[in-house]
Amino acid sequence: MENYSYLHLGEPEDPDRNVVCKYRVTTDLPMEKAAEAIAAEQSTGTWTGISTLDHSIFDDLGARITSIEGDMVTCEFPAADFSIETGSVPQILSVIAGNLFGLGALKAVRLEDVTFPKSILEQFKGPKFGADGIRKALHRPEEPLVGTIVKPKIGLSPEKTAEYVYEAGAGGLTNSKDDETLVDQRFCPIEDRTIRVSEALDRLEEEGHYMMHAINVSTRADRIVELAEKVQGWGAREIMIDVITCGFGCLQALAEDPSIKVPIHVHRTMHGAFTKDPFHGINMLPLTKLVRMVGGDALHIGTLGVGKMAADAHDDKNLAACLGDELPYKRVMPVCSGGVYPGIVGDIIARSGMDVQIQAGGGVAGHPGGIRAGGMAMSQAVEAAYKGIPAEEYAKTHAELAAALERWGSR
Ligand code: CAP
Ligand code: MG
Repeated sequence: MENYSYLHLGEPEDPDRNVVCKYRVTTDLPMEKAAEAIAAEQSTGTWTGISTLDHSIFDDLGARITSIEGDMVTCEFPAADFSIETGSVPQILSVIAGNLFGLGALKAVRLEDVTFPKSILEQFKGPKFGADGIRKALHRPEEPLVGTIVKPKIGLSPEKTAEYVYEAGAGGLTNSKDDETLVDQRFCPIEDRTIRVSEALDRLEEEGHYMMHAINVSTRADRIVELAEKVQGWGAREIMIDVITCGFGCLQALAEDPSIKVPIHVHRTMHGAFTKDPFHGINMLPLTKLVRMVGGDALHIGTLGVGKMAADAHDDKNLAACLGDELPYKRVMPVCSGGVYPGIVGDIIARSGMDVQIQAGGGVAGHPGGIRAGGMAMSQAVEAAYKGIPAEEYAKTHAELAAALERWGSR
């Protein structure tokens, strides 16, 4: 049985032809052996030599280990390893993030980054609206967007949800959303909720304030487009999808369907199962790139080291993946959310810059003055950051912000 070597150390990376992956590898084996195990398993090999593999297959489709630097391995997959159909993230993930996580040769392995060649990128359409389309709809060309998540995350009736949204908008917020676990439960049927929230948004608009609320349409693949179309028909101005639990295929179906004419807010719940461990799983960065490729308009990227969710050391790279030119698509609005309250808004914006949607659930619903005051406090905190004024200073003339600083402090 012929042996095929996947080691091409020293060969220059070829991002124009290959999908180039960076893996962080922990192993008791020599790193070359561990790296080869990844390349073999994810391309043309298996645990033992096989009689059916020949040089023509190997040379065309075999992955190449082109560099090993410490615990970082670069593995390049020929574009021909990927589906020729128009853009299939499920098949891409089966190659770059599949069996390798279970290989006995590795104690741990983490996909840190991936770059795609033009031949793959051109199979995807990217966002319909993107960050700039959302800004245009909100008539908010420069300032950070500021939003809330209706809390408690489940339990409010459609009426109470609509009341929350109205009060939050009356407090100046530009965005609100369903929480990730709310879709279509008996205590808050999606049709009733969408209609009532839409009425609240229309009332705010008549009063001179335009606001978006994202209705969560996360459901089965065979129903999600139909549900989104219905929600849109009931007046939704934005929809939301839990992309990890629904799958990238669902997001792509929504984003590419011409009947869906509203932005898609992408929540990433369950990502912590594989992003949190610095040595095993998948870094947020590859997921951020894939969300932009398949067409998410706004995406949760964490709170840049501030707030309740564990910080991702590469959050700034996620900002660049959302907003930068590396990917040839419309920009994605980065969403910073999770344990946010007015006292830390300045810190987050200092890290994110102004192209961001900052949102707070508890940080609005927990305000001593109620939802409207909570919305005002978050809006004031964003205004202060936009004007370059410390929150404590701004609070001297903005009572709602002062009350929030009193309640939760600042960093
Ligand atoms: C925030 C939130 C969001 C988190 C998810 C929550 O609520 O609604 O889902 O932002 O984190 O349920 O925790 P709070 P991430 O503002 O009350 O914390 O964006 O990092 O995935
Ligand atoms: Mg939530």
